[in-house]
Amino acid sequence: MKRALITGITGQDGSYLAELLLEKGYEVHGIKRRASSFNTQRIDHIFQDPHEADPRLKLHYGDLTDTSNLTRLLAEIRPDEVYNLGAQSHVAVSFEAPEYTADVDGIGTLRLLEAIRFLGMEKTCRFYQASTSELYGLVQEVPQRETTPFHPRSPYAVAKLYSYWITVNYREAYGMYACNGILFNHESPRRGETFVTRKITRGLAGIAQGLEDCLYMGNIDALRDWGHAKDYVRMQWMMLQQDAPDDFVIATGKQYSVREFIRWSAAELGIEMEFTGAGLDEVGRVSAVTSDMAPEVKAGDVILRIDPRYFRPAEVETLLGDPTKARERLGWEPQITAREMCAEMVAEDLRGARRQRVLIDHGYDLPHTRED
Ligand code: NDP
Ligand code: GDR
Repeated sequence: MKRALITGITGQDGSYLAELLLEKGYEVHGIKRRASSFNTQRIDHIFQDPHEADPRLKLHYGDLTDTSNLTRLLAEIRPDEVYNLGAQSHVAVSFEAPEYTADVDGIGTLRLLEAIRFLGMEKTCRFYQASTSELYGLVQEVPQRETTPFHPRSPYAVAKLYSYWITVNYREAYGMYACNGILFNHESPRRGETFVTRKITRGLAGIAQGLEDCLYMGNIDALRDWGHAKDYVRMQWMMLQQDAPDDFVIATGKQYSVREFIRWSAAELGIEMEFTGAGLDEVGRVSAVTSDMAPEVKAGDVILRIDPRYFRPAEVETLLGDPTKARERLGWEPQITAREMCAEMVAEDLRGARRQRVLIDHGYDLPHTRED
């Protein structure tokens, strides 16, 4: 039985990857952080009670900032594969916490690689690094491929640039099987609530059910290449099953604006929207409601406004990936379109909003948390 260690197992990708590896018969170890409240919601459905059977999913407390913890866990588990998905992964937050982001997203990768080497596992343990399209930042070529020069635009992207190169360096210096997946944005109903797609689907579903009035957004003209996380974790695993290590762009090759994603999400709820005004005065207004999914919304309502707090000090305006190498070398093709993914996310968030509506209507006044 193969053994894998996943950092960031409690995150979006970690949860889908853990499911996939369990299906494939792996023993899966995951690092979770100590938090003052439960933070395993995304993996609770695959939790295996250690009191009842010999579980194939095992969770360990740890942190990418803690060298001794990582080294001890690697020594105990001796994994065949390490997937380094753990990160402070929010680009906007990285401007607020740049040093922490560098420590976790940059040096954290070095800590893992060095521990693997120190333990003499550099020839037996394969390593996947969660690299990102944010490396391209101010884009030098359209579409972006493996050879496109990098120009990171945030403390997050700069930290990930270090991780990209230290992964390449350990491959070249020590012959490690170490790979970078340069993944473009990928989303799902498990996406963190403050990333743009989930903020939109959750926010509009909440508005439809009368839980909030208005969605406050930043740069809605940003363009992204959005895929589904389920498709992308499959590729993370495939990358570690090849004869030789390599780096791959993972993307759909299609690009849409945030504004378009807003329209799609509204349409899923039977809300037609028009955008009027410009710049900070632009608003999104309801032009028609064509279903009973949004009983609290009527034509003329302003349900979207622009708030400058969501603009970033340096923005990545446009990203579009070229996944040709992944298709030709590994036979990887994304199965789920951005539009289908949007529909799935809205349906899931509408279910949640309806549940919350019922609780409120029966006297349980739970707030609809809205974070930055
Ligand atoms: P999430 O933000 O959903 O998950 C991040 C995970 O990292 C969580 O499990 C989180 O734990 C954990 N984590 C955060 N800080 C630490 C730390 N100090 N030590 C250990 N673990 C930590 O991200 P995604 O699942 O979306 O992304 C997975 C990886 O892929 C990340 O590295 C991200 O930067 C990268 N990436 C993501 C893309 C995307 O579009 N989703 C695209 C390209 C790259 P907790 O749950 O406790 O917060
Ligand atoms: P990104 O994702 O920065 O691309 O990083 P995010 O969804 O946060 O932003 C995408 C684009 O939408 C614009 N935007 C807003 N973003 C947020 N979060 N909130 C808003 O209100 C808002 N309004 C407009 C942003 O400015 C941006 O242009 C994600 C993360 O998962 C990274 O970890 C990963 O590396 C990259 O994708 C690829």
